[in-house]
Amino acid sequence: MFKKILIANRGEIALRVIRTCKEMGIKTVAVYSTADADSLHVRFADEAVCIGPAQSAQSYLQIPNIIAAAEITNADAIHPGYGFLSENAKFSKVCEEHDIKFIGATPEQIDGMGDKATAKATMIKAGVPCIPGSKGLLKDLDDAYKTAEKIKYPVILKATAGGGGKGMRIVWKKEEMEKNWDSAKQEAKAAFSNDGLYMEKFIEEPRHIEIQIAGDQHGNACHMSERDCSIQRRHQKLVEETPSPFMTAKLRKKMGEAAIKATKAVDYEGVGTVEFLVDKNRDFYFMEMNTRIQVEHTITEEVINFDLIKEQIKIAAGEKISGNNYEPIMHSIQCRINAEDPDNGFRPSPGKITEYHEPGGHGIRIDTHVYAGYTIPPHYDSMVAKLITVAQTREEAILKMRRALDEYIVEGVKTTIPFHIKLMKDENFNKGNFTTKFMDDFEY
Ligand code: MV4
Repeated sequence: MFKKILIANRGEIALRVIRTCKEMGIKTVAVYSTADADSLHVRFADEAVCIGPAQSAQSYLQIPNIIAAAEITNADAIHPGYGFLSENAKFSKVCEEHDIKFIGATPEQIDGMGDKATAKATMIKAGVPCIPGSKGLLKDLDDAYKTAEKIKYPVILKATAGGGGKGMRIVWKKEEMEKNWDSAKQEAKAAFSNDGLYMEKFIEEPRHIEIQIAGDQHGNACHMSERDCSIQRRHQKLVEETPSPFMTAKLRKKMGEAAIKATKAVDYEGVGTVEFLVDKNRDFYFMEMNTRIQVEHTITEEVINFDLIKEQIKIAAGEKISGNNYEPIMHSIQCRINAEDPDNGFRPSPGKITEYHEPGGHGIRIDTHVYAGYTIPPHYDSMVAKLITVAQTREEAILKMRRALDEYIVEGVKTTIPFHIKLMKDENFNKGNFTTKFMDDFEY
């Protein structure tokens, strides 16, 4: 087992990883930017190293600074958290070259899943259901027209380097193809320096349901059931829950098997997520595979009673997974509490938290790095806390969430708490009647 892990991240996830390390008897090293000198992850780690100024590009994304911090402190592994360098093949490679275990995917796996057209080709070969579309990248505009005639409109153009909606365009009819082709290419080139596009049949009003998986260095793989992440705004998840209200035992078995196929197809080592779109007929299609721990891993932990960060560390250290799949025995919901103003288009609201009181009681979990007097810096993402409830039924988990949101006091900055209160009372949400289009129509 590792003796000392450096956490190459900040905020709640850095704290989350430090906590598990402590429980495992592993020493921890925090890294921080000058803007995060007063952060809890710095205080709770055994050691801390400043790696640069506030801007992420000069601190949390600076590979040489992070490697230097690991070498100075003699860390034998690095946990990247989510975001930042967690799915950076170069960073995974540099860690390998410095004999520091990267607690995450190999450079090959990150590259293979990062290029979406390549990932899709891998999954088709492995027998994972995929959305009908172009065979790999589109050659030119003419190829786009021909492919669209074959699979029929509406279609969607996607940037192969994309994910998260960038470089993505829906094309409803052939008259709209050329302008969408041009703008998708342009956006992809600007964002990723890669303007490769592929095409799929557009699935209308799907659900986003993802399967948590784990694979070890010995060829074993398992799944840990699903999370429904359909409640999103501009590709930012707002609420996640498990089980999905749309799930059936039969569908879970089929999606779980498909996710394991995906895991084995890339000899996946670590914990990861296979994302699917599920249509109204409960047909499901591979969308992307994430080779990192995700923000919403918490709800899976709650319903299967299992520490996913501990599993990540054990897998990285070469331990075997049990190989059994996990079924949810509870219902869990997570509301992402962002320092954003829901009354003003979810505009970021950084600043000092003047008053702070957390809800408590049975079935409540809060993962956060904030406290009364803490100043939320403007340089990073606006998520300040994850409020998670767990109960025996969906209804109880929602009621508990309403109660907890009412108790939650955050003053000095605007937060998304009032939005969540409204959502938890929404009739369609309560009926489990929602798709990825839900937020387009939700009146806050
Ligand atoms: C789609 C789709 C419909 N049909 N692909 C959005 C981000 C990227 N990961 C893929 N996305 C989508 N791909 C086909 N063929 C609809 C979306 C989509 C979406 C997916 C998941 C969650 C929220 C979404 C919001 C808008 C569009």
